[in-house]
Amino acid sequence: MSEEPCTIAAIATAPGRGAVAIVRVSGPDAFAVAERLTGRRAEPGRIAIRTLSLDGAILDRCVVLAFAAPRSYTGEDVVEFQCHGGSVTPRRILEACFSSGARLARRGEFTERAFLNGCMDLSEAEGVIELVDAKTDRAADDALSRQGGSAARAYRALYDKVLRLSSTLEHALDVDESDLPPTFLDEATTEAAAAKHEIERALARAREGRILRDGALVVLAGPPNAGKSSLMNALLGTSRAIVSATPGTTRDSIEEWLDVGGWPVRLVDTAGLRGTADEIEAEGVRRAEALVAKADIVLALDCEVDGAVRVHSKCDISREDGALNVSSVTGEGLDALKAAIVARLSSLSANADEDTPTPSDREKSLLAEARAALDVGMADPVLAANAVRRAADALARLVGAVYSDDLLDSLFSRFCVGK
Ligand SMILES: Nc1nc2c(ncn2[C@@H]2O[C@H](COP(=O)(O)OP(=O)(O)O)[C@@H](O)[C@H]2O)c(=O)[nH]1
Ligand SMILES: [Mg+2]
Repeated sequence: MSEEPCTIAAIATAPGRGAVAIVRVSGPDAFAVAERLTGRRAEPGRIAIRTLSLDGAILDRCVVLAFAAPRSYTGEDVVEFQCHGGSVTPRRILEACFSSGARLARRGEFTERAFLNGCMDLSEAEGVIELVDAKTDRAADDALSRQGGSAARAYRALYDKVLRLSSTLEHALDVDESDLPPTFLDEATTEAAAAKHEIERALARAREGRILRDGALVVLAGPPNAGKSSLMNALLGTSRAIVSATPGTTRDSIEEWLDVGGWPVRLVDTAGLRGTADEIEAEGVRRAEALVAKADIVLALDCEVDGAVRVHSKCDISREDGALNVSSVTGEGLDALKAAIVARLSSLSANADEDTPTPSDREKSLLAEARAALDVGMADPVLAANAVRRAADALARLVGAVYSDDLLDSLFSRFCVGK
């Protein structure tokens, strides 16, 4: 990452048949690449329609957009060729970019450069990939707010506060204790407590953040033949799980994505909970129990599970008081069940402060590290200075003020090539 920035190119659009594809070029030679292919100088800020050719062979006629550094996505000179889609034209234009001096971009390298050039911080970069990966509206909205920089601003303000406190405390170690105001340590303690409170507010949204990004784990549990697999299929609107009157049919857990009122949900059908001599079914039961233990929401069909939504299926045949009555045959109660899931998930954010970001896993572990450092206590100036310095170190990594190549590799390798 410390080598001279070279010029990179990639197809930014999804592969396959499509009306338009975009080939993106970024780096010091981006305009030279465009000039070589169009025979004309790049014109930043203008929309140009140009014929691209290489060594006399016409490649396509396309829209050429040029962005001059630093006013581009990456902060470098950027050119985008909007060409015809499909598998041949974008590839040929990309190869022409290679013959003109560019190399293939790594995954996420455009966004990595944007980060390295100060165009966005790590929270915003994570917001970019979350937006691309978002499976529901709510997840996309959350990613947009992160990408828009609100999380970045909140973390940056927190970092600045802790960093300032840290340097005040370091400074205090260098001067004679009698020269410090008598309230010095009290004031520092108050400030550290305020920072810790803010960290805890963000950590309180970690579960919501995880659900928006990874989906809420909603597990169907209950005895054999309670109607779990049928309910899975009814909620999905497809015949995904095998339904049978034979008890013990479902052994493996079956997982599918579902959008429930804008929340991404991983709906899992499990083996019926019962004692069984069948070894394979018994393994299924163990897996079902493990899933119930880590579920965000358990839909307990005809059984009692702590904190679960109690459901009674087959309400076209019989009903049960105190349970949500649903029928996978008539569809009765399915909307009420979805509403119950949404209500549970919404309650996660009910007390959340909208200005508090929903941390990613990476951010969550660094926030936890900062909180643990501040937990150590501020009993004397040396301890206090140590605690706050360690908190500031964790937050520095959170905002990307310090970072390692390994971190960038692991973060940006989750991106697509071309992003
Ligand atoms: N009438 C009626 N039958 C159902 C309903 N849901 C499931 N069944 C039947 O109950 C039996 C067991 O269903 P299944 O979904 O395999 O239960 P599981 O073992 O809990 O997964 C099958 O014969 C289904 O056709 C329902 O809502 N109404
Ligand atoms: Mg089943």
